[in-house]
Amino acid sequence: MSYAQDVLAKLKEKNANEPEFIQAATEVLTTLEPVFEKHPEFEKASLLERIVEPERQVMFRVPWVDDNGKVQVNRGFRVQFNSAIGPYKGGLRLHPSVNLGIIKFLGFEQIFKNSLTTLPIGGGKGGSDFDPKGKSDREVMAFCQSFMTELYRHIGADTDVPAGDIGTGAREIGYMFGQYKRITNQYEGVLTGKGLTWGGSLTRTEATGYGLVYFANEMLKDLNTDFNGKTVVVSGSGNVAIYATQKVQQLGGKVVALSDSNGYIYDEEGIDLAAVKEIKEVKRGRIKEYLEYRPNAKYTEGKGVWTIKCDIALPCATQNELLIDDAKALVANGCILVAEGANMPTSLDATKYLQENGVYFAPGKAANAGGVATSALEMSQNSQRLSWTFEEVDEKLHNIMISIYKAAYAAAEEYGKEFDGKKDLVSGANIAGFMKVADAMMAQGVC
Ligand code: NDP
Ligand code: 2IT
Repeated sequence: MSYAQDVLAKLKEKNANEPEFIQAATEVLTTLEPVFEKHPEFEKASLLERIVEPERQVMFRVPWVDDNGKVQVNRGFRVQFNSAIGPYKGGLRLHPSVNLGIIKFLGFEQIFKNSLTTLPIGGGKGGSDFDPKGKSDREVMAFCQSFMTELYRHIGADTDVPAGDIGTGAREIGYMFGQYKRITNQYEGVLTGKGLTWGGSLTRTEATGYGLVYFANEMLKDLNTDFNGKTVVVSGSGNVAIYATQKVQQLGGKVVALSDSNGYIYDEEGIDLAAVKEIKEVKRGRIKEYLEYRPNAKYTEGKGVWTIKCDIALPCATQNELLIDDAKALVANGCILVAEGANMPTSLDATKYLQENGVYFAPGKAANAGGVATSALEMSQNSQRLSWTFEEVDEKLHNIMISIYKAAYAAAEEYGKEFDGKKDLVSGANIAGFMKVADAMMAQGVC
């Protein structure tokens, strides 16, 4: 058994109740096998055994009072996975499905993603099983203040810098920042995704979606084409989905579908993004309300967004939302490119099927890294006490996405990983992300 397979087998035994973490680790460790053949010194240093074990993980009680005066209790998490190349960095997910295994999978992915950004940030992730949906602003504030009352002691601008993720946007970051400042008496860049009048960076709101499309655009160039005139299906209708749609539209593509956890809309004339923004960003409503703006569009309850014919698919909702049957439908409908805006939206077998059937595939840890990269740019601006223009940040983001594409492409090339002439960017991203962290861990000794 190879070194990577041996570590994976032990990991599965030890973390049997964390399927998402095992899934993420399986993908990374399997693709790293050729690296260990080339670098036997990594095995002696037990690099893999160390990298799959978080440096620290905290779980804590989050009590808060609801609008009826009743005390509610949620569970809070922060997993500080790896600090070899910088302070822990990664979002906070607020969703009822959150558990330790999900936060570990996200934190593990974040190590390699953050390394790929070219910026000095380690990997971490956190969150809670709190569901912001249907809660009043006051309830959300009560939760966020209680969450930060414990979390503050574990984080800091040079220690660990959380940000948004599913269910955590500008509102939640605001309440958390206010509580951190109040407890510590420090005005510091301890969170990213802040409002523009109090330390936030221009372009951070757009960054993940824009970055995804910049990345996909580099892939299309290699296929000798571009977004112009392409039909695109996007899943989700949150932060990543909205700004991916916006950038696709700017580049001349036509997004015909969006979804949420209840169902999906199909608008063959192309999505009216102003309507979606009003429904999602202002009213916090459901995607089916789109029909009130565009009566000719269709709404379908439940899953099925990947059955819509498209050239390009951008999964931007959540993990394991694109499964083997979805991959088959996309291939049968002539899809040429899938780029992941969400973290691990495509299951392992679906990824394999897409790659083996000629679809050019981009893994989330490369394609959605624009969000955290721009968070790191927010940290830089906070340290300098300066703020850059939208154009400056957007240009930096664009260049970072091109660098990530080149790094993943070059690593795939070096290790001879490709499918029918298309580079295996899954292997490429994992190898390129890993090498920088491995080098730093080797230099820093046994820790
Ligand atoms: P939002 O909360 O803004 O939006 C999430 C969207 O996904 C909503 O439309 C939501 O629908 C849908 N969704 C969430 N959970 C499920 C589920 N279990 N089943 C079906 N649909 C679901 O989050 P983001 O847009 O920020 O995040 C989307 C994805 O992108 C996540 O995987 C996140 O980890 C990843 N990501 C986010 C980054 C960021 O900067 N925000 C950076 C990199 C990756 P509903 O409203 O019905 O729940
Ligand atoms: O998954 C991710 O990269 C994010 N949710 C963004 C993290 C960040 O620190 O900006």
